[in-house]
Parts: sequence; structure tokens; C-alpha cells
Amino acid sequence: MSIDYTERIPNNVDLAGDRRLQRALESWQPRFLQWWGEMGPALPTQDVYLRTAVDVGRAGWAHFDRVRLPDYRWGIFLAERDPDRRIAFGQHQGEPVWQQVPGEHRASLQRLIVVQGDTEPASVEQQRRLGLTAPSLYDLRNLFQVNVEEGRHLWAMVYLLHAYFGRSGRDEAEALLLRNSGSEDSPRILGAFNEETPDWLSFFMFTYFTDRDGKYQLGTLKESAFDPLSRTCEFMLKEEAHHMFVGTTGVDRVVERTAQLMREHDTDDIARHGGIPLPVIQKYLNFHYSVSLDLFGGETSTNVANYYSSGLKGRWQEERRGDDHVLTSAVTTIERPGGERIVSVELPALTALNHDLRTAYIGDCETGVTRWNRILDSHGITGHRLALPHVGFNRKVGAFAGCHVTPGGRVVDAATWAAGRLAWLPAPADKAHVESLMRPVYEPGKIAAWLAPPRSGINGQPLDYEYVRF
Ligand code: BYC
Repeated sequence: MSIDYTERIPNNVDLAGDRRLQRALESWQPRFLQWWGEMGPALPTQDVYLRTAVDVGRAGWAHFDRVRLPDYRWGIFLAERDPDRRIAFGQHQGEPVWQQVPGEHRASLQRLIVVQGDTEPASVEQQRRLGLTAPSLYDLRNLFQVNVEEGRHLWAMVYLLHAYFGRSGRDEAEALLLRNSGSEDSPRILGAFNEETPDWLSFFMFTYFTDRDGKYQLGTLKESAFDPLSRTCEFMLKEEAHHMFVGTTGVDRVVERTAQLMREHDTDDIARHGGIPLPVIQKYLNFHYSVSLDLFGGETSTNVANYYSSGLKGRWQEERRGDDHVLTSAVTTIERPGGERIVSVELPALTALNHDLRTAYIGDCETGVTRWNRILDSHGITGHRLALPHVGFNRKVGAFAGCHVTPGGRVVDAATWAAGRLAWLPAPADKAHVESLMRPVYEPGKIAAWLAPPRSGINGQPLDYEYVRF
């Protein structure tokens, strides 16, 4: 179904046919715009070359044009409905999917939607000041593309809250604009979304590791028996692909430039040549990967078992799995600390579904590390390797919270951890160096010296295209 752009809120959910809902959302809209003005991109611009969703069909869903950021057409778009869709897992397997929220699952569904919704504006808040130090107009444009789409993902969740959860849903939609990333009094719900994204290395790591959690969580909500949530997430995943691209190619380009400088100056110590040394890249990777692992919740969780059994949240690629999709008798193996060692234990698969999702995520993260090491290889740099740290490293949530594990996977005491910390996680000197490189480059076609240029422009435009005008 095409998107109706004649409406104040573009949508393909026939908002005009439900005056009450339309009015409720139209009263939320100015508050969203006020939040965007206060907490969205801090850099003033004239216009930005942006993609806007115009259709949810298979062909040609997006349109590119120059847009003034506050005029971006945030709207409500659900993937097309499959009238024959049935629940693929859990106790209700085989039954038709739900078009309304069953009373007994109301609180849990609302909670999942609020948690998902909370991350979207949080990331915009975290990235608010990055435009002030963009390494190129191309990167600046990508940042804004990510920001407007996270804003639209907030709209997606707010629509569900307003349309299906009555008074409490409207209250939660309000609260999504009142919590703020890093706030002492009312922080964002999940840990990683209260961390800072103060520089572009952090931004590329965030869009690689944290946005990738988003991809996997949306993938499980796409399986939901609650069809409007499923269709919303399916469409969000389309936009999400570009966010992954920004992270993957962003880290590629940092590694590429670092490798070039190492070769050019025949030294590992490229900080004084204006680059980011490999050990610093590794520390940023360690940090962003470990806080992103926390986003999967505990390895064992009765919440997730209940979500699955009742049909609210499925597994990654549920329908491609060859098991019974109920999992009442399945077991799985997880690692957890056992005294001074890490041990494997067998557990019911149903309570270990966060671990199941995290395992798929880790496999995906490995592909990034492989490609970054290939870039090093292509420059003849064989003595250094980037690697994912052990799953227990630097964890605040789950089985490894409260114990200290080195990147290599050794359980250590507090003193050893304190002594190693600066070698494993970004130290003040590393952050200061990265910060010192963050100088804006706003001339079309030019790029900061710590970063390699992208391979091609956006939507067939040349690299020296004026992606952002001031
Ligand atoms: N920080 O039973 P447990 C994205 C809480 S990212 C703070 O193990 P459960 C994006 C947990 O809520 C994707 N608290 O957890 C990316 C629970 O609290 P209650 C976002 C945490 O419920 C980039 C308690 O600890 N979407 O889209 O099995 C840019 C016990 O935990 C954390 C979703 O997450 C944490 N890290 O799983 C923009 C999907 N972890 O209930 C966007 C929706 C856990 O006892 N959310 N807790 O008060 C969920 O599916 C689940 O809520 C979680 C947690 C996977 C997050």
C-alpha cells in the first residue's frame, strides 16, 4: 500500500479513518518536534540529501531529495498485511495472528514496545553533537539519515502505543520524550543508551554493534503474534540495513586509514601522524561490543521464556528453524562463571532464548572482525589482529555481571582487573587522542585525515556532492 503524504502525519494505516487516533497523534506531533529541536542534531543546517520512505511495496520504497531536517516527513508505515499469517511458535502455534492485543498479554507487550521505543530517541540524543565534528559531508549526511530514521522508529512504536494500549499507552508515549540519555533523574531504560557517543569512532562502533542488537531484536519482534507489531518491525528492518552499512563501512574506513599510515610511516605508533592506533580501535571495539551484549538481557530469563511461549517474541528466523517451535523439552548449553573458571552448563532452551539470540548476533559480529582483519592483510599488516573479546568481558547484565573476565576469557580478581582495565577499555589518554582528531570537514569531497574516503557516494551521487548545505 502506498503512503499517504497529503496527511499531516504520512501513513499507510488509514489514519484519516480513525479521527480519535489521528487527533491523539496530532497532539503528540508538536511535542515530538519540540523534543527534536531540543535533543536532536545540534548543528544548524539548511538542508540535507535524505532518503524518505514513500512506499512499503517491494519496488522503490524510498525517495531521495534535499530536505530541511525539521521538515522531514516522519510517518507511520507498516509492511503489507498477509491475511493468511499464522503464529509460528509457542502455545498458540498455528492459530491466526492477532490484530488486537489479548488482555492477558497487554502488560508484557506494552513493556516490549516501550523498551524498543525508548532506544530510538535515546540514540538521537547520544549522537546530538556529532555533527559539530563530522569528518566529511558524506558522513554528516549519513548521521542525519540515521537520526531521522531513529525518529521515525520512535513514531512507529508511539503509533502502536496510541492505537492499541489506550490511556496507559498514551502515557508511555509521553514518557518516551521525557526520559533522556544519561539523565541522572530519568535515564533511558537500557544501559548502552545512557553511554556517551562523543566521537565518530564511537559512532561507527555504536552503529556496528549497538544498531546490530536493534536488527536482532527487531527480527524477533517481527515474529510476534501481534500482527501490527510484526508489520511495523518488518518495515523498520528495511531502514535498519543502512544503519548497519554506516557502522560496517565506517569501521572499515578507520582501519583502512590506520593501516595506510602504519605502512607509510613504518610504525605502529601512528597517533603522532594523525591516525587512530590499532590498540585504540580494539579498546573501542571491546567497549561497544560488551555494552551491546548487555542489551540481550540475562542468559537465563523467565521473561523471555514467557514472551516466547505466549507468542509475543519469537526467535531470530523462527520459521527457518527445524525444531518443534515450542521448546518445552529442548535443552541448550551456555557458558557461565563457576568459581575461578568458566564452565558450560546445560539448561532448558526456553529460558535461554536471550542466549540463543545473542549467539546469532555474535556470529554476525564476527563477520565484521573478519573483514577488518582482511583490510589489515591487504596492507601487509600481519602482526596485528582485531578480535571480539570474550563474552564475559566487562559485563553488567547476566551471568558474568559481578565477576571480572579478561578479553581473552580468564576470570581474574579485582586487583588484576583494575591493573588491566586501561589496556582493555578506552583510557583517558585514548579518548583525548580520538577527541583531538575530531575536527569538522565541511568542504564537499574533502575528508578528515584519520579516515579513508568511502568507496562510493549515496544513491549514485559523486563523493564531492554537496550532501549537506549550511
Ligand atoms: N539495561 O530477564 P532479563 C535498538 C532488565 S536496540 C538495563 O534477563 P529480559 C536500537 C530487564 O528489562 C534493541 N536493564 O531481561 C539500536 C529486566 O527488567 P524487569 C532494543 C536491563 O526481559 C541502536 C531485568 O533486567 N529492543 O533497537 O529477558 C539505535 C531482568 O532481565 C538490561 C529491545 O531490547 C540492560 N541492558 O530481556 C537505535 C527489544 N537488560 O522486566 C535503536 C525489547 C535487561 O525485571 N526488549 N535489563 O523490570 C526486550 O526484549 C527485553 O526487554 C530485553 C531484556 C532483551 C531488553
